[in-house]
Amino acid sequence: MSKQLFFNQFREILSQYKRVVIVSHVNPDGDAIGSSLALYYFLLKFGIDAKVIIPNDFPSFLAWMPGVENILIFDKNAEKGVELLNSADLICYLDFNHPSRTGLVHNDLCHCKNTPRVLIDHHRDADYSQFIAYLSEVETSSTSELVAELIQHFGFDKYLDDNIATCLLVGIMTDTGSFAHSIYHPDTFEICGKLISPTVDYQLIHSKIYSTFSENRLRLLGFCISNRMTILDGYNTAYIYLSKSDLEEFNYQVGDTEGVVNFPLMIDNIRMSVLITERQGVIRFSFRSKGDFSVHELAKEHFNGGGHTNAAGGTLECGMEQAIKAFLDVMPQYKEELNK
Ligand SMILES: [Mn+2]
Repeated sequence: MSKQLFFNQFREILSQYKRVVIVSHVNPDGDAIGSSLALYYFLLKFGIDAKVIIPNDFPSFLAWMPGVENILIFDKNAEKGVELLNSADLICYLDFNHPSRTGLVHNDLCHCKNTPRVLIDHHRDADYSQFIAYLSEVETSSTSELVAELIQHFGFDKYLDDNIATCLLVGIMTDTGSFAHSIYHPDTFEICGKLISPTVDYQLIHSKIYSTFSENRLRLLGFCISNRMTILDGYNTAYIYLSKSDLEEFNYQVGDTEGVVNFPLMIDNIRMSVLITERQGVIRFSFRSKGDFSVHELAKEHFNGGGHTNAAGGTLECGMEQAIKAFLDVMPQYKEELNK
């Protein structure tokens, strides 16, 4: 579906549906929250009763964002969440494209499978058959940039306000690592230029996102790099692992490992970086790469995950030792590609 067609369909959607639930993915990041809240504020302007549901809590560095108090966190209030889903006449998927990415919400999403769905997302391998309309652009920085384009189509002069602009900037800023990666065309900068204004201060937003570490979080980062980073000679790869007890030692809070995986890529010859963390009963993998090495393919093939060419995630249900072994075992398959 072309952008133009989506925008046209969205105009009809705005007049047709009255109770819209926006759902985003588990472990929501800046783009998930930013795009969801921006769309939420936009829908309110059309008299639509909009709600945002996320499967679990967002990291504390996003707690200052406008509108977060209106988000329903499903694992804290499932009863209300189910009620909202069941009474919705439209469900929007934002920043993910497969229902399995919605954690605890997944089952209840399946229960209301007859409710029409809309997709706005920039991840790969979407199954479009389940959506009445979709905007799915892999070569776009973020879902927030897509929502910005949608609102721009209807007219920034009419619909853009400080809350929407702030949410969209947070999403684009965080998904591009402060405009360091995942930028495929100049539109990203152009649209951000339009979001910034005398009352929407880019530097202030940046510092609210990036300069809010707790002492523990910064010490955990130092520990990761000094004590837990291994460079795989001959693979241009580095990995960091964090056990449950490591996380406990630094009084881990949601979001504390955000961005840790990017640091090894600062080393000149490192092309892939991996963060392996132990969470409730599962091992989570976070993959990053530089250049054209696709961590999406690797995550999809071996770690029940996927994502983007340069950023992907996955999980294994096993212990830490087994997880590291599983990772080291697949590395030889990629040796040649990593040395290109
Ligand atoms: Mn995103």
